Amino acid sequence: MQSNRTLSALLFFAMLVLLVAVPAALAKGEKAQKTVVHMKNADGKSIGTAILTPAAKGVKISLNLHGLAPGERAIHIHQNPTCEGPDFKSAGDHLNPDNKKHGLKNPEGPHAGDMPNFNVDATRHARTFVVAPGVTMGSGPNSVFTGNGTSLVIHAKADDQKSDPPTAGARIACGVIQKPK
Ligand SMILES: [Cu+2]
Ligand SMILES: [Zn+2]
Repeated sequence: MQSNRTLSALLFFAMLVLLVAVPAALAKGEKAQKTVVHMKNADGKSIGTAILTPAAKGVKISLNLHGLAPGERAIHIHQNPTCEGPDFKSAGDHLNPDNKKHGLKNPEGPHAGDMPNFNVDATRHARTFVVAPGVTMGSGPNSVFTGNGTSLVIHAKADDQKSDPPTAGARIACGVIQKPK
């Protein structure tokens, strides 16, 4: 049956187009949303970058940092796009539009800005990534771009993911998160 064969060929071709074109369009959209955050320590010196890209659930934060003491460190999205050293109090509290408690393991949590700890290696570098599950790179109150933006803050200690207020210690580095112009 000639027409059946033609139909099959057409369907095959249509599927090929979908398979190639759709992921390409998605990749392009994600690329456009990539946001670079410049991280500074309490002295105002650069300690590297964090690159934000959309994840399947949340936002992937790829760290390329140096000059931090080795060990496990807490990292969060804080609500203000302001990083004034040396204490970085200007960054405000954790992004928390749903008025929850702190910590990924807190039954009454977590804050939108909460995420797992990361590790600084023995050479004082961190080349790794964390996924922040409660935020987006879109619009709305859970977006890292909400209002005029937010900030990425690194703490002196690890986060136990359940104590509220958090026990992560001093804020040792900060970077403003804003939509790329
Ligand atoms: Cu924090
Ligand atoms: Zn929190």
